[in-house]
Amino acid sequence: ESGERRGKAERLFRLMDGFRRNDPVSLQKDILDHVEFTVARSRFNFDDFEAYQALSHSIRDRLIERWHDTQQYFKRKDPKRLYFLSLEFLMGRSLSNSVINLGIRDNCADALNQLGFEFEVVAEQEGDGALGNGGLARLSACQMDSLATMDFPAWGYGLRYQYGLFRQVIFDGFQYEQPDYWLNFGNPWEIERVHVSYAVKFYGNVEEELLNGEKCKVWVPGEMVEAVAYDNPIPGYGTRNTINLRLWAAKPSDQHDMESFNTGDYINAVINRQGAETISSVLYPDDRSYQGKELRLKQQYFFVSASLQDIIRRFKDSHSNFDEFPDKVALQLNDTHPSLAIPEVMRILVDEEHLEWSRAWGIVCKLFSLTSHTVLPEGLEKVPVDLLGSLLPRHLQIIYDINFFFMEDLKKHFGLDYDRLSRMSIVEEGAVKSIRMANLSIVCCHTVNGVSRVHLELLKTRVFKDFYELWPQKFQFKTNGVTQRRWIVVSNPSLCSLISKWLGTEAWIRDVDLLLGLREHAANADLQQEWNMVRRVNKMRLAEYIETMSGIKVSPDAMFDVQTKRIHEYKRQLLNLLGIIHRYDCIKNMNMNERRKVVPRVCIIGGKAAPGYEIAKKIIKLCHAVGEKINNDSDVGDLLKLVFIPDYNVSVAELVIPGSDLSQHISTAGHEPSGTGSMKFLMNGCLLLATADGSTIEIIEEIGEDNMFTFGAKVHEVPALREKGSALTAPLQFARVVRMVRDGYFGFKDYFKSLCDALDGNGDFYLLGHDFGSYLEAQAEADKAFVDREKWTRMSILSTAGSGRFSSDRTIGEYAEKTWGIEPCRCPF
Ligand code: 475
Repeated sequence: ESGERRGKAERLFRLMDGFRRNDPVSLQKDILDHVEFTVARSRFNFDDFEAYQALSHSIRDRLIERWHDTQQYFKRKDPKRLYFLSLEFLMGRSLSNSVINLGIRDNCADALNQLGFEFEVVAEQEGDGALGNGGLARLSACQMDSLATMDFPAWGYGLRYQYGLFRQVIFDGFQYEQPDYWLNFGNPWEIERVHVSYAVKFYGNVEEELLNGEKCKVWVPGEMVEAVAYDNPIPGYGTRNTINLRLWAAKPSDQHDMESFNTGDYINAVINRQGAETISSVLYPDDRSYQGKELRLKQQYFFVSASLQDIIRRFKDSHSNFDEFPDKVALQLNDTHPSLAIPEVMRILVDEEHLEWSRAWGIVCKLFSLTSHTVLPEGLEKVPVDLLGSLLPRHLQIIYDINFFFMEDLKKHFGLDYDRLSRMSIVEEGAVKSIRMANLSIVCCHTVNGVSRVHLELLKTRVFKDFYELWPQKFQFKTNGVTQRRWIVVSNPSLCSLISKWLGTEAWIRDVDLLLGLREHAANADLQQEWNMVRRVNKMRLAEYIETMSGIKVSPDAMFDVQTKRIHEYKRQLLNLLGIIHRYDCIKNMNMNERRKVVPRVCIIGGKAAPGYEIAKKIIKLCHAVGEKINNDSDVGDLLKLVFIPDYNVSVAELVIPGSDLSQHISTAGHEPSGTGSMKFLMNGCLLLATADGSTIEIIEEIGEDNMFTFGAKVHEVPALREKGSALTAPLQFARVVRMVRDGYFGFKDYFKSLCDALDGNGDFYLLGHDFGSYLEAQAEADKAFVDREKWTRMSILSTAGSGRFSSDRTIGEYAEKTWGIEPCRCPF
């Protein structure tokens, strides 16, 4: 019967004229159709926002067609699939990215034009999807783009937070956080799947039951919440493949708590039900520390449980033997946040599918791989046993069992080395008995990946040293990458055209190594001129934005020197600020003649501080206080400006990065696992001023030390320098600028005191004092290079040319081959 139905549908589809057409007239018709019937506005009277809605729905229709074909094709071919589990995705805007990946950007622009609209203005109407904090979350988004483009049979799973990362507003130089209710104006990019929903259980207790004469455990939950799927299609570039990012939203379950309805307290029972929705209501805004909050743990399990039910249901559609599970499924843990998936799969296999423990464990150990995004031991997730035991009693038992067998193995391997056993144990004894999620993950994952070469080194020698000694083969690295589709094609269209013109092909958009072809033209005067023209226009656009946001007028003749990323002590925005104070101090002490030789600078800083991170907030305030002084000093004029760009997010980055001349990646060596901002600046021909840390070490290797400005202590020097203390290693200028802040030169003397204290004597954990001298030298080098236009432009072209290795296409190719064991599965057009 279903075959007959299908035949009918196929005949009808042909009658209907097949797929949506992408010529401008068909697009126009679709847009007007959606204006009238989806947006419900008159086609004779609609504004930019409504045009955005109608265009987005027209694109969404096309995405859905491709999504269906891709999923059907995957189903038919039944390849091994990758499921990418992440609690965070920073997708940014979708419209421009989608039309570019579908190859219909120009036709859409034409269609809009005919209707009296401009594509850029319409695209600006879209809000920013910010379901994540920083690097880890944007990396997930880049990797989804590469997975789709490279035709891999993969899906992403995540949480559909109602409130994304907070909006940063600056008042009087201080950061305030405001809620980001991003779904307020609707979201045309998601498809609600009311029928794809699963019950997720919490609390309760574990009972024993007899099944066929054997004892087995049964978890009797105390609370039930429904997980509803929202699908976000992810189109690949230059392929029909469109994969899925499935995000879960919490809804009250019909079984939630029948009791209270029966007692007759109807109104309160309804109100209680609504409480279920809080699980997916808000993203935790801290990207480094873990506070053992119950809601966070609930989010993690909610997301893991729903995703695994979905994955297992799909597997069972065409398979019945769980031994085949690892041949058909790879599960990638984006840091340890989804690591409850490990005991959850064990629970399903043992308690529900009734597999023997050892058989289940054998399967589980072939399924999972982990990528770590941290270096600091404090950054490792720990969950108090009491909390876990009350929320997920059966999982706690399973974790104890896993640990028991692991400890037995360890004793065989190392003998009774109790120190080692207690360091490696999944269970941490101590004031607060806790579960170490990293240990749990490493024990079970077949591969643990670092995000750059030096990061892996640190994992092997410090963070996971014991585990490396036990299982050296598990530890690998895949240097991060970013997608050139978003970070060049979408955000810098004129540079994109210029590159294609000089390479004579657009093929680099899928095959990024071709960018190397720019090297041979780097000294070509014509290319240099066109290159500078493109960069100039981008700078003017950024200057305009700065003026609107801050009221500060900046000259595009100046060097735009940018540091944008989350505010952290280890990222050393404070070093940047002290350098700016030094520059200001120097200018103040110059005579007219000397001032004429100064290279004008616009220093731009942007980034959010976690709401509870006091020091980071003080750094933001200091930036404003210093800016206030400098920007209003008539001695300085255009020679130096300092601006803070508020509410830095993906969309703002798309504007800032193409308009930057110099960007700073100046973490204390050994602290930035990778860093991906640097790669985006590099692709856009912005020169880097950087320490040898994380991915910049590999960038230096790729483009050569001559093409960037490097400084500072090396990773292996840091421990000894810390011992010494900054009193011995800091230059005189350092003490001087710190004193200016301390003495209240920029006001707020008491407020900044703790910032200065941290830099004193033996403090200075992040070695600002030690690195200050070489930092100033690197800055002076940058000044010198900037006035030599030919040289600077050549360096800029060589930066873009050498950025190919830092594409997420390369990263994903490595993961696919070495970690996940998946192959492309390309849906025919
Ligand atoms: C690294 N986020 C970058 C980037 O690999 C690296 C932690 C806890 C809770 C929520 N978010 C986090 C991170 O740990 C994170 O973003 N790490 C970053 O991952 C991608 O390039 O060096 O700091």
